[in-house]
Amino acid sequence: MWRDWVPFWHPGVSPHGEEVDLLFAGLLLASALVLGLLFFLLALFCVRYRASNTIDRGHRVRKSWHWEVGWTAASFVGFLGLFVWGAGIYFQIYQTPSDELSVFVVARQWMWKVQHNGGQSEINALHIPVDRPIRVVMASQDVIHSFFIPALRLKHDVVPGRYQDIEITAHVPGHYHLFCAEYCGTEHSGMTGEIVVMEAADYAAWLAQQMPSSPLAQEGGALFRELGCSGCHGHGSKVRAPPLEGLYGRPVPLADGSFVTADEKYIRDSILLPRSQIVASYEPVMPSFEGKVSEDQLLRLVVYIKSLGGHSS
Ligand code: HEC
Ligand SMILES: [Cu+2]
Repeated sequence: MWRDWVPFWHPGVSPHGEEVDLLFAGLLLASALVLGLLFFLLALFCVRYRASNTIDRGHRVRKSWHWEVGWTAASFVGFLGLFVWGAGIYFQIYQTPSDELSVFVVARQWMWKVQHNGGQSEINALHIPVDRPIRVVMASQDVIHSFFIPALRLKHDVVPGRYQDIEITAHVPGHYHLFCAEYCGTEHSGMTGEIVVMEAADYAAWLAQQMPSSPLAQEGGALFRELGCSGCHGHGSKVRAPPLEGLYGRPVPLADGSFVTADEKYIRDSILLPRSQIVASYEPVMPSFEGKVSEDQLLRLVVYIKSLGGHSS
């Protein structure tokens, strides 16, 4: 492999790692070619038009359109090619994640908090099984952070006010760096962590050994009653509110005639900004819970609603 010849090069361990490396090498090569050409012309003109050389310096009146059009078209095609190449890889990396196994990551100044569905939580560390696509649902509690795992050739901003989800897969067990790649305050440089990729059996043992307090869905259920959601959404309530059983993954008809798929983002928005998307044939009476629930509570509510049955997990 060509990469074995490059010193200090750590091969990526994700499915797209190789392609990202190739693209990087391609960009480097294209830049080197352009730079080489520039320096070659610079040197050439320095010699050719030096003061002592009696070459014709008469200003030509007519311009050569062939050169003009030629180099413009060539660089256009060249850079468009790079764009198409990069875009292909981009779509491959940020495809819609499969919903096999998901974890929640809440970023805040200056740490990463990870929540597993079983209730296990960890700070500045993320344990995942090897060779399995993991869906990471991320939220920020304060400012913009960026979730960056160099070994997986993967980076994604974590913007406050919405969920972002990406899929990560690692082919080789081991410990890998996790960085925040968006300047987020004085201790930004300390906002690091590690991704621990484990064999399936080790991962199962690790999960069991963490002694979770209780599964997220169960805590979400308790919150659901505490916050008074069940007063409207529960059975036998006096307010007419849509039942949440089987909501997850289903298309929801909205009052304006359109449909949305009920994913984590939709459920989140339904809780924080109920007025933004009103379910068809219901009155907009649900109060906003913006500022009343923390990110940690919110994700428990979302997991609870997911657990009420749906099309996938
Ligand atoms: C005052 C009654 C009331 C309370 C309290 C209430 N809701 Fe609602 N909720 C509604 C109504 C009515 C709708 C449908 C209209 C709309 O979309 O705003 C709704 C819609 C929703 C939806 C979208 C449902 C769908 O079918 O698409 C979700 C999710 C939801 N609520 C979750 C919650 C959660 C979680 C809480 C507690 C934190 C809560 N609600 C508290 C009345 C309420
Ligand atoms: Cu940060």
